[in-house]
Parts: sequence; structure tokens; C-alpha cells
Amino acid sequence: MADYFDIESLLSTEQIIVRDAIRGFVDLEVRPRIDSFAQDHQEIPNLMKKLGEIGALGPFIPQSYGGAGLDYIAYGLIMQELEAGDSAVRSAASVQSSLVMYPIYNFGSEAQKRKYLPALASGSLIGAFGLTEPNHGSDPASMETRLTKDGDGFRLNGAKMWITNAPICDVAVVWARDESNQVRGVIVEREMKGFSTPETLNKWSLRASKTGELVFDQVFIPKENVLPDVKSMRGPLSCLNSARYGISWGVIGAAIDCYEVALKYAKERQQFGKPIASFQLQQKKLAEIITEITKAQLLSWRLGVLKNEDKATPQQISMAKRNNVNMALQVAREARQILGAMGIVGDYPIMRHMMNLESVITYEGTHDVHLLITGQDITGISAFE
Ligand code: TGC
Ligand code: FAD
Repeated sequence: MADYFDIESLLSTEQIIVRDAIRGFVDLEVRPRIDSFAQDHQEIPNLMKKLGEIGALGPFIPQSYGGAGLDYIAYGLIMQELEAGDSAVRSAASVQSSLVMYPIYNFGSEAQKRKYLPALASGSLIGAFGLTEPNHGSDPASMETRLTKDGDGFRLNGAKMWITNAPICDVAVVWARDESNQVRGVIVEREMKGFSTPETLNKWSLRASKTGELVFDQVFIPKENVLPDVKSMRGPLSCLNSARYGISWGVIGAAIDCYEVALKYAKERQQFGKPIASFQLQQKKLAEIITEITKAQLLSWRLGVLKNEDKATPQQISMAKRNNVNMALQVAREARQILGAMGIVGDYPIMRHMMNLESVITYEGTHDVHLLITGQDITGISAFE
């Protein structure tokens, strides 16, 4: 994979071994068939179990709970390799790891950790994360989903929308306001009465990932399924920090895939009796692409070092997510042009990456929201209030 500034020499042997193992998995299990699954609007069969087998689920969770006990740079590299295959594959791993396992590990009881984490790490349980609602996307603090006391437990009412893996999830970590208006996290299980998960169809993006709603109609939640250790927006927003960090790495994989395909094509495709790579306009595109990829790699690597030292701020993570996703989307657009008409067909991955990245630039905080987070950080004035 493209590595213009020799980032590899900054990696440990363990990080390289992990990266290469995931790369091998993507070459074998994703690249040969992802186009047909995406065209058919289907996820790769048994994807979560396969991701569990290669240690891609909850890699930063300690081994005692079924995780791999890896550091955050290794987690980033896993996301990079998976997203080089398809953003849907990275999405599956990042939701399971950062949005389902992370909150159970950080805010759950010992019993919840023992019950759910090993099964989520192996992929025998599929998790979903419910924060966004039909009326509240960028402003999740205004959520309407409610948790009210009922005997020895609670009743959950409301709906979440645009939820990755909702139609196929076994469990969902769902955020709701309780009667004291505090934000609580609950673990909803598939078989709970009153819980349904209608699928959202006709997407032009992330077609190899299932998306849907989580609907709660008087769902009884036993008190054992409430996360005990968080009672504010800090809960869901901390999960987002972990997922956004992974996305900042993941999209580099998608961008490199587009770049490598475009570079090879430009050297082979002849027009006016010469390879199109010999034309200055095409060289400008390719040179700018590798420059932007390199800047993004350095940003994510440095963020990973800070994260391993527990020093990465949410605002730094926002900057990296925003910059790198936008970079990857621009790279995909430029790379697709280098392929001319060939760029629009599924024989090449670029158009699929481009369409996926339109979701990635929207979810986990939109491009605009992350800019405003930086704006707030540097001015001390919130544009949200
Ligand atoms: P604000 O008043 O600033 O803060 C409320 C409380 O939260 C704390 N906090 C954070 N804690 C940890 N990490 C962060 N990044 C945090 N940001 C804020 C804050 O300290 C405070 O704590 P406390 O204890 O004092 O109460 O919050 P706000 O309501 O004004 O919102 C700020 C804003 C707009 C930045 C936030 O709402 C936001 O990030 N909105 C974007 C929503 C979003 O990203 N949704 C993502 C949904 S999940 C998803 O998209 C999954 S896609 C998965 C896939 O397929 O890969
Ligand atoms: P809105 O918040 O309505 O925003 C619309 C536009 O207004 C955007 O351009 C936005 O930047 C802009 N805007 C909003 N507020 C401001 C402001 N203050 N200043 C300036 N501009 C503003 N959510 C989950 O909880 N779990 C999931 O698993 C999940 N998976 C997803 C999978 C896919 C494929 C997609 C597309 C989304 C997913 N989401 C998930 C939801 C995602 O997080 C939201 O779509 C996102 O947070 C934006 O919310 P919204 O779509 O309601 O847009």
C-alpha cells in the first residue's frame, strides 16, 4: 500500500503483523466479491463471525473479555485495511468495537461485560448503536426516546433511525432520557417484546451494509440491562470519539485503494499514442492525491500516538475525522475521472468507495459539525447554543 513517507518504519512488529493479517483477509474475503454484494444490496455472509475470527472486533478490549488487547495504532491499521476493501466492512467492525463493546466495557457492570463482550468479540452476537432519531441527528442531546420506571425495571419508548446493522442485530446499545432527564444507556436484546428493526432500503451508499430503524413500543428493560456507570451525553459521545478515531484511519484505506487503481490505469491506458500518465494534468491529479494521502497518514499516526498515551482530545479526533474523510472523498472523485468511463463501472472499486464515503462524511458527525467543534475549541464560543 502507498506509504510515501515510510510510516511503516514508525510501526511496531506487532502492528505490522496485525495489519498484514487483515490485509490478507481483505484480499481473500472482500475484494473478489464485494462488488456483487454491494450491487445486490447484501452484506457479506457471516461477515461478523469472520471479523471475530481475525481479531478485528474490539481489538483494544482486554483479552480477559475476549478482545485482542491491542493498542490504538493497531486498531487504526485494522480499520484502514478493512476500509480499503469497503467502508461497509469497516463500518461493521467499528460499530461492533467502538459503539457496542466500548460502552459495555467502559460503562457496564461486571456481569454485563462477562455476558456480552466475549460473544461480541467472536462475532456470535451482532451489535448496533442507537443514538440518531428521526428528528434529532446532529443534535442527539434533544433525543425523544424515553426510559420510564416500571416495577423492577424500565419501559423504553421511542425510535432510532439510520442505524447500522439494525435489521440483523442481536443486541443494541440504545441511548434514552430517563425521568430525571438524564441520558442513560440500555442494552436491548432482539427477543424483547415490542422491539422491531425495519430495514432502510434503496441506499446508493454503503450498499453492502444493512441500515435500519430501532423501534421501541413499551419494551420492558430489566434493570440488569441498564449501563450503570454513565448518566449524561458523555456516554454516547465518548463512544463516538473511539469510532471517529477509527474512521480517520479507515478512510485512508479507501483513498489508497482509489489511488493505486488510478495510478495503474493511468500507466496502462493509452490516448494520443501515449499512456495518459504522461500527461501533466493526470500527473497533477496523481501527485496531489498522494500528497493528501500522506498528510492524512501522518495526522492519524500522530493521533494514534496521542490516543495510546490517553492524550488525544475529542477536538483533535474531530479534526482528523473531518480532514481525512473529506480527503478520501476528494481522492475518489479525482481518481474516478482518471479512469474516464471505466470509472463508473463495478469492475473498478472507485465509484463504490466514492458513494460509500458520502455516508462516511455524514455519519459520526457531519463535515459541518466537526468544523464547528474545531471552531468552538479555538474561539471558546459554541456555535451550537
Ligand atoms: P455539549 O453540551 O458540548 O456536551 C454535553 C456533555 O457531553 C460531553 N462531551 C463529550 N464527551 C466525550 N466526548 C466528546 N466528544 C464530547 N463532546 C461533549 C460534555 O463534556 C458534556 O458532558 P457533561 O458530563 O458535562 O454533561 O454537547 P452538545 O449537546 O452541545 O453537542 C455537541 C455536538 C454537536 C458536538 C454533539 O452533539 C455531536 O457530536 N453531534 C454529532 C452527532 C453524531 O456524531 N452522531 C453520530 C451517531 S452514531 C453514528 O453515526 C454511527 S455510524 C456507524 C458506522 O456505520 O460506522
Ligand atoms: P441533520 O442533523 O439533519 O443535518 C443536515 C445538514 O444540516 C447537515 O449538512 C449538517 O451538517 C447541517 N447542520 C446541522 N446542524 C448544524 C449546525 N448547528 N450548523 C450548521 N450546519 C448544521 N446513527 C446512529 O446513531 N447509529 C448508527 O449506527 C448510524 N449509522 C448510520 C449509517 C448510515 C449509512 C448513515 C447515513 C447514518 C448513520 N447514522 C447512525 C446517523 C448519522 O449519525 C446521522 O445521519 C448524522 O449524525 C447526521 O444527522 P442527520 O442525518 O439527521 O442530519
